Amino acid sequence: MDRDATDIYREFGDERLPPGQHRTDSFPVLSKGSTPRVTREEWTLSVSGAVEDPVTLDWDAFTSLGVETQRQDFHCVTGWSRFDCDFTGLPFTTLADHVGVGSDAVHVLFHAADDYTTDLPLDACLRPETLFAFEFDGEPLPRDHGGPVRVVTPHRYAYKGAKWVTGVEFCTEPRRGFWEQRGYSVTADPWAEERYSDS
Ligand SMILES: Nc1nc2c(c(=O)[nH]1)N[C@H]1C(S)=C(S)[C@@H](COP(=O)(O)O)O[C@H]1N2
Ligand SMILES: [Mo]
Repeated sequence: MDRDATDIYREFGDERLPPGQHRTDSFPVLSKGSTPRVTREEWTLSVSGAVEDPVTLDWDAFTSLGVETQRQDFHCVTGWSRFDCDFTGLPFTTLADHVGVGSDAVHVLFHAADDYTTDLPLDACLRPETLFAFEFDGEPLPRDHGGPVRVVTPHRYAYKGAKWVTGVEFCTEPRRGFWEQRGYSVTADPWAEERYSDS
């Protein structure tokens, strides 16, 4: 364990369990469609948009950038929270340093193999607990939870974490992802109960 990130809630609220959430010890699966089948060998991550060095990383290039294991909580906008998930992966900030984020980048759009997308302001991505996770509890990330690689965002509702992630696009203006186009919050802070978009 490199970092216990279960205390990040102190920055956002008084309680570890965000308002309106209930705890579950199971790990439900929530996907908009069927589960893509992608192996580690065929998986790639393309980093595009407002960056100095756009790249497409294969498994070896990706994992050689740096790996960290963190204990994190997971908050689903539908109301359940799962505490103490051990995720191993590449920190978003390490990838950002590797490609050199453009000074005009303000937003990030994540792309996934099931055509899911989700967006976040850049500053919400540039936090040490945003990971491209490929192991859960020390085992390869299960396919239905997004294996081979998914994003995890313990400081945001879990729809911000693209399962089967295939692309990271740095944007010079806000872009909307799959649920964000359908009325869900762009910022999605669980302690502020930012479930739906006001606009
Ligand atoms: N590619 C992709 N990522 C996704 C989704 C999806 O349908 N496709 N669903 C999101 C939603 S709404 C949630 S709550 C979490 C659920 O992750 P889990 O299935 O591992 O619990 O994944 C998010 N990431
Ligand atoms: Mo969700």
